[in-house]
Amino acid sequence: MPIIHKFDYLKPKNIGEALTVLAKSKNTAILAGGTDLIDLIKENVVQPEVVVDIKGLDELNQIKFENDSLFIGAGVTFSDLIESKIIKEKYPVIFEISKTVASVGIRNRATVVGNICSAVPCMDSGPLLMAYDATVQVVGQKGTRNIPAAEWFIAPRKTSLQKGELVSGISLLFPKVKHAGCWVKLGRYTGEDLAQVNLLILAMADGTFRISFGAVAPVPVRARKVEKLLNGQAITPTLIEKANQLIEEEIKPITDVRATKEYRMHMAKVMFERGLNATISRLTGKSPKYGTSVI
Ligand SMILES: Cc1cc2nc3c(=O)[nH]c(=O)nc-3n(C[C@@H](O)[C@@H](O)[C@H](O)COP(=O)(O)OP(=O)(O)OC[C@H]3O[C@@H](n4cnc5c(N)ncnc54)[C@H](O)[C@@H]3O)c2cc1C
Repeated sequence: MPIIHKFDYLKPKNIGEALTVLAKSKNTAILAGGTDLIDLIKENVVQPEVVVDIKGLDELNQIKFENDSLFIGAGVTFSDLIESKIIKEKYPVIFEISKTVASVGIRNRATVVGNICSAVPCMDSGPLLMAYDATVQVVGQKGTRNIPAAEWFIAPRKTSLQKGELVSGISLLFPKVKHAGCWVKLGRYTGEDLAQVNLLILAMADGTFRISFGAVAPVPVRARKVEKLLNGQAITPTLIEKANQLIEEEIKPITDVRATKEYRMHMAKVMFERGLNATISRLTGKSPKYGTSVI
């Protein structure tokens, strides 16, 4: 499908220049990898007057680990994450998530930041931000804002980004204690399919857990009640049964082209149990290896 909508295309040389353009023009769209935006323009869902291409901004292309915090710049693609030594060593679960996004061709262009700016409920980066209590770094002409993940996602396709701002990157604190994670993504088939349900579990050596679901509510869900139930407890079939009851309270799946709400609810529980077992096993240095699907 061709693009029939007319717009000006600008490629700023630095963030300052990008912000000036964003402040001046009324109806702008930021272009990163374009894997979502170009389709939205083709389908006339968005009709920007100006498209601001941020791909040339080197300052946004960084993956940095400093002061126990990971920074992923707005130009970083899922392929960059898969290839990053920092990610493999410190955040192998991000490697695991990235491997399940689309296909190599899409991953070579699609950015994590573009993913959370599109903010569709089935995005794969949502549970990551929620489980790590990430912050989204937003810059505008008035300065920088650091927005907690829980305040970033407002509704499907709606975030806290204000007019004239752009996201420079996201920061994820490295948990203070030894930990392991497991990403579980359910799709209709292997390959380029969006999630019917996705789930990230982190298990800490101090006996606490962080659990977040995607594609089962308007925005990603941090399952705080389930975490509270599990924290400090021996994981038994009875406890998992109680956790499953709480999952029914925490998530609100809908029926759409990808699955019924009943199937999503059922599979969320199956995925939770398998993911939990895998996370605990990884915490003790055992299998499954990161990148192995447990569903
Ligand atoms: C075939 C196919 C399969 C896919 N499979 C998956 C999948 O398995 N899992 C998944 O999660 N997603 C999937 N996606 C969607 C995924 O590719 C996108 O969500 C991608 O991550 C968006 O990043 P981008 O760099 O391409 O953003 P763009 O398309 O350039 O931008 C997306 C939106 O974010 C805004 N934006 C981008 N960067 C910034 C910034 N720095 N500051 C402010 N706003 C910004 C844009 O203006 C636009 O509104 C798929 C897409 C396709 C086409």
